[in-house]
Amino acid sequence: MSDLAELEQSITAAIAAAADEAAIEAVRVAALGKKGSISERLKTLGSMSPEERKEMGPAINGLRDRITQAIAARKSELKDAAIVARLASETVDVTLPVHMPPAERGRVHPISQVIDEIAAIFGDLGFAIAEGPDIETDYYNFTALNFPEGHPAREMHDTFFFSPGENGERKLLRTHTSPVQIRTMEAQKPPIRIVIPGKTYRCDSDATHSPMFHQLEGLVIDKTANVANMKWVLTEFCKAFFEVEHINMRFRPSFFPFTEPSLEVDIQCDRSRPGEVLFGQGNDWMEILGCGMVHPNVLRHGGLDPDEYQGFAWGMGIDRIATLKYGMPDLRDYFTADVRWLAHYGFRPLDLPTLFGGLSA
Ligand code: 2U9
Repeated sequence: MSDLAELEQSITAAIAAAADEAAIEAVRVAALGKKGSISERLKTLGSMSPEERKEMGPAINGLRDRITQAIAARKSELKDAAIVARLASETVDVTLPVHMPPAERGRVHPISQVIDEIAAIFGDLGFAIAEGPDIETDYYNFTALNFPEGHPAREMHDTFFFSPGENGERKLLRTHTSPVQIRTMEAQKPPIRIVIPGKTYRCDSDATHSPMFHQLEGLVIDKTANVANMKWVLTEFCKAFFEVEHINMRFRPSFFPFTEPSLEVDIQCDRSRPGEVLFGQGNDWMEILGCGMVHPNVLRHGGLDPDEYQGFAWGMGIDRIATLKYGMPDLRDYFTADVRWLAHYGFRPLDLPTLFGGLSA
């Protein structure tokens, strides 16, 4: 067999054996590259005699053309095979669970959810949200709210006091959000319609009490605000919050230093099924909030003339109404920052509560 025929046979075998695009490229370089076996043969043509060149020229050029074609054909075969292999290995299994991005995996705490629901309901009724400091003075937390010095109601609040400051004044952690109403009355003229969701503090801890808890208070002040208006606002709130068409409410006489008359409110419920409370039906009652007409002394402390203005106010525990609506059994779990608890009871961050879209949909 001639030298060229042997070369052709070995290159053809290498082309057939090339298993991928990198291997066939290596064969091309070894045969047709600058220093390739065929290129080296082509270089020898220049030093041949005319007779020899006449014979070898077409032979070597023919070999180059056949090998070029064979390499191109194998290259295209290998390229197609690579695409087929990639398609097979990269198929998507649409039945696999979706890996959620962090922004969707996060959960909104039930307290934040309930505060957003409250803001949606009272916002719709024309109320503004008001806020104030957690660290308060004795004046705003007690005196301005008609708690006389040494009155037993001050003791009942189990207040956390700070050490006395340079002027002897003892600051405290607010025991209710009521100081914010006094600050609002001082700062703005009636009509006032505000709700105050916020943190409050009392030295108390068990399954239904936490030393830090959340209150929602509300205040309406104008020239004609009355008990009938208050009953309507509170009934509308309860219907919207518990997402029921009808609700029966019972208003019982009570006492708070800052309101006169004062009332406690129960809502009708059905507790006959274990672990479940249904509202708007049944023959049980559950206390849910306190309310009353703002005491004339409190209006005076807020800089308002009780002969000109009157108002009503109410207060309720946010943690408690969250428990009633969403069924978390132990109040202490709210504040342990356990992500498993939050994954179970939390809300999806983009499902913002609105009255038109649904509060807890
Ligand atoms: C001003 C005037 C009146 C707020 C009110 C209640 C009744 C009440 C409790 C319910 C459960 C607190 O979280 S709780 O323990 N609150 O019963 N709160 S009237 O009355 C005010 C507030 C501020 C200037």
